[in-house]
Amino acid sequence: MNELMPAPRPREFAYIPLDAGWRQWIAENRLRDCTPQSMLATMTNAGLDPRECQSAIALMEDDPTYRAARRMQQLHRKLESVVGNMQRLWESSPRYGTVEKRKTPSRDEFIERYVRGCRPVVFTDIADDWPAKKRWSPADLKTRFGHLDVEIQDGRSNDPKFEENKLEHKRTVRLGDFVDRVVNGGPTNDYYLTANNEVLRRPEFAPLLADIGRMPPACDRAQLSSRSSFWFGPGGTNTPLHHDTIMLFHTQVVGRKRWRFISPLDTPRLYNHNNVFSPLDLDAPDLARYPRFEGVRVLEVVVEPGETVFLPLAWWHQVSSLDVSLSFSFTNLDVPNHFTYVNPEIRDW
Ligand SMILES: O=C(O)CCC(=O)C(=O)O
Repeated sequence: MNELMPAPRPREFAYIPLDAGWRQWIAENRLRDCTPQSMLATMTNAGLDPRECQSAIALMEDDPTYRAARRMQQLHRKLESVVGNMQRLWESSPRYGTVEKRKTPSRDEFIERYVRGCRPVVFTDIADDWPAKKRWSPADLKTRFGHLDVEIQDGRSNDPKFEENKLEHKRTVRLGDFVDRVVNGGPTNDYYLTANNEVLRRPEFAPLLADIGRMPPACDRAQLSSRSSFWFGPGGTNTPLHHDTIMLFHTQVVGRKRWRFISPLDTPRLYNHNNVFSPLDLDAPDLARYPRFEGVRVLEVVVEPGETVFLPLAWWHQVSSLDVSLSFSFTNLDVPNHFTYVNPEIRDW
């Protein structure tokens, strides 16, 4: 079991004081079932007085606040075991590991099988008649909208938490210049015009919406302009592992994207300590730091141009673009699609 906060080496000859921060450290690590021996070793190594630490660790077991936390933890662990058992049941299906690709079903089948059944799926034919499919390209974007300013995310490569810090990466650029950068810059995650850009709320971009044809079942066309987003970026973008708070469709118009999904029932194994984010990177999961991730099933599908992925409620996803990509996402389902989450804010975990 990993411990929190590896501590700095001490100054020579002076013991570090065992302050409130260290007492909280003891409580948190005991709650994570670290052994008193390993905690003592870490604290001593950090320069604290071994005798003082041993006594503080022993006293913690009878501390009333700590005992209250242990009781709350039992309730938490019960809930985790319930969702863990449900997940095992889901995984026992031989079809669990595959994200289905198929033609669009009827409304009833869609709602029962994918919305209420909570399964990701790719519909292959929804965009068949979309003018966007024939028209959209980086060059077309430049010709029609190149003179307009848009908001992008920039300077992401040097910030491991670029998505959580997205407000710091907001830049306004001329779309024509951005098209050139994307087309000529090669694969990179450094810049990306993401859903945050809000271009579809602007009348100048209404022609993009006019390029959207048939909707999937259970969508309210009247709400399309207020509940849709436009995405444009180079190959190599990576949207880190997170869950959304609503269900959505995402149609790949140009280029391919790789979608990886993890069941919401695996949330307890994803270290979701901040908002809707997991610190796990599915390209390089750090099992030493995040051991509970071991064995979590990841579903994967490459969404091709013209295909539409349905993201069911609360499924975790990490998305990377394999090519220069233009895509369109929409949340205008006509079934209830507003859910509240109690999100943690334990940023210094
Ligand atoms: O396409 C992407 O890069 C990310 C899509 C996504 O995560 C979303 O729509 O929630």
